[in-house]
Amino acid sequence: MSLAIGVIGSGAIGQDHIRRISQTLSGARVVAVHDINPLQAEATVKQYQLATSVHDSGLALIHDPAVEAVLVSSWGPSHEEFVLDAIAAGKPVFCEKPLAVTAAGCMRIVQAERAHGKRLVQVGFMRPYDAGYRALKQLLNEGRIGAPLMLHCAHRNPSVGEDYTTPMAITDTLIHELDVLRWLLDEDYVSAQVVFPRKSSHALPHLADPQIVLLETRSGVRIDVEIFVNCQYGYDIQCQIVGETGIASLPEPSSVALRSAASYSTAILTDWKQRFIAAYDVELQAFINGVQAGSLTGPSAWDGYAAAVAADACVLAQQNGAVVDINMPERPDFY
Ligand code: NAD
Ligand code: ISE
Repeated sequence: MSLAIGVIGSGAIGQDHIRRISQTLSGARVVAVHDINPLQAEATVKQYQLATSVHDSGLALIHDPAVEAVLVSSWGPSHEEFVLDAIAAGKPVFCEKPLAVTAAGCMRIVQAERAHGKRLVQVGFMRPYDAGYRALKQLLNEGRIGAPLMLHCAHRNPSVGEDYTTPMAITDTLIHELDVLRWLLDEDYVSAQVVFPRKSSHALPHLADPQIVLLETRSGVRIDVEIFVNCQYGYDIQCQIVGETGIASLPEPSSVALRSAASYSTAILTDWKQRFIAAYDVELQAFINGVQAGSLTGPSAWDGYAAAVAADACVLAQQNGAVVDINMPERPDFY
């Protein structure tokens, strides 16, 4: 029997997940939708021709007996409450990043899940499911470039809306690197610093853009991540690992190599939905399969907490310009 999923938040990624559950993945169907904007929910139900009801509240959706698992894709500040409600109802929950907007909020979820006694939460960190990052990790594990020493990374968006603020460069954007680089290196961070280059004339007055985040891991690996969310030219994710005996870089997304008008070119994507489309499919299929097998294995509430601890330190570092310590507790055996 296919897994009956209720979706809270039918905006950009909520709709995209509804599309993949309904048209691409196997073993699940969408049986309920809620959005704080009911017109948005109704339009989504119509667009994907879903045989579902639109619920008045997230809580009503979570407690609907027809809903077996919950997918939270509403705005970040609402995630904690919905995830805690799902845990209280004993239902598995896939929560888009961030798990909660502060480390304290993520810790409340970790504690609730541990009190329940079994993993119920998967966080929507999709990059560990990306074939390029997985190839990098395999190469590192095989020792092909020796021990990693430095990472040079970039997270660039063509532009952002006027609601996007300077701390969101950390909590909304860098949060992906905070998760995937910790997974790649298999170690936690110990410090963070943020420096601000000359500001782009394309950034709105309230936004510091670009930013460079400098991280250090427990073993001393140094990482620089450029966050540039008004780069104009495309959606561009870079990750280069400098090891003791070689350098490994994240593969570019495949694209036709064009020879034309005396030039040789390949296109650059502009939409984040396309850049990681396969990884989103694999992460959500893993959630569906994990729920049906009774064991979730994807990014956990602890991973959501670890990223949030580092994010809190980075936001402080944005404000004070100092090198800020990151104090990450040991992972409990539960995870
Ligand atoms: P969006 O603004 O397009 O959609 C969010 C939707 O949630 C809106 O329709 C809004 O009305 C609804 N909403 C807001 N508060 C709500 C509440 N309290 N209850 C019910 N509905 C509520 O935003 P988006 O781009 O779809 O992002 C949604 C979440 O997904 C964010 O947390 C974002 O960080 C995350 N996201 C993750 C990825 C990824 O790569 N994993 C990509 C994009 C967005
Ligand atoms: C967006 O919310 C995402 O999560 C995308 O993956 C990210 O790359 C983008 O910068 C965010 O705005």
